[in-house]
Amino acid sequence: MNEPRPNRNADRGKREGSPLPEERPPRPQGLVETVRRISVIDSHTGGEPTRVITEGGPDLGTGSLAVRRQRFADAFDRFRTAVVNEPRGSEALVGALLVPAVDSTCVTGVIFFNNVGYLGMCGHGIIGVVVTLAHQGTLDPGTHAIETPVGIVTAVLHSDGRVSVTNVPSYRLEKSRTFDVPAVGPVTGDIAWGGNWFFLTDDHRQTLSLTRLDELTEVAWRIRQAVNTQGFPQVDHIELFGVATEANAKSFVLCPGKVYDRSPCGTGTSAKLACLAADAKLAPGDVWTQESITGSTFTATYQREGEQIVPTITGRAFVCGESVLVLDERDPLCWGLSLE
Ligand code: PYC
Repeated sequence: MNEPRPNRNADRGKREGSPLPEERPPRPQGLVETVRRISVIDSHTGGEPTRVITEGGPDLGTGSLAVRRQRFADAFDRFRTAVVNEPRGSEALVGALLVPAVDSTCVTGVIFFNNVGYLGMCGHGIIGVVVTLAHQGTLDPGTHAIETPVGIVTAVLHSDGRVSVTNVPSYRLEKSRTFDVPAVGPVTGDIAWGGNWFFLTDDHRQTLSLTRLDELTEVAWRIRQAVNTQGFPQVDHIELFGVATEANAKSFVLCPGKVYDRSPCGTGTSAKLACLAADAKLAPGDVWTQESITGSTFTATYQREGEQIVPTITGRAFVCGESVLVLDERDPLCWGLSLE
């Protein structure tokens, strides 16, 4: 963890009318030493929040981003919970720690984290990072490579503010696998990689509606447990599909921490494209529009790369906050509410 920044109030006692330093009551012992500050910029992409750490994050040293993500988890996990969990964050928040990239063609590296751990890639998060860097004036419209723990992605910041992310190669691992889901019944769907692992199904007998979030969360969580215990422990995102009026499909995505994605989920849309491509239901270059449970949309296309596909997801993010998080060691919740 970085050292606390210098006390910006150090000169206060010298102002006219305020007590001279020697007249002040003594400072409570240890006050400066116990307080750390972390600067963040918040954005949302189709409703799904991203919090980019701009100052005060842990120094993860060197090595690949996968190695540094592991170091983050092993040595600085309380930083994750302090930034994204309550009382400073919310269950939906995805944090983004910017780190130097190994590959010199990349503008930055980024490690994404959430209420329960760390992500491989994050589509809505990359769009949030790009818009945040543009907001800070450090990124212009154009094409920018960004390194993640699962590979390099390319983001195009368009002059109208949209961002197109060309993701890591994606593929379907298994087609039409049936799982016996307690209290739900048999559910059939596909297992696919889109930068994170997904189980995708339209065989859930649920109406996808914002008024049914509790029921959808419960069903998707039961499906996840069945998928995990019946052969696929790596799957940590569940994607339920339904009919959309304007888009090609509506989706409800349950993220690893039992929280639904407010956006259409960039890595989930990539996984969906991998399945559509494998079934020859979408041709390379054709546009797929995926709607989230909140009604926001991503558009997506793909190109073939051998047996895999390379998806490109387009969406928008908006900056909605700039703040300094204060971590006071005397606060029992200094490192965030523990979910364990
Ligand atoms: O957009 O890829 C995504 C994502 C993953 C988890 C939340 N959003």
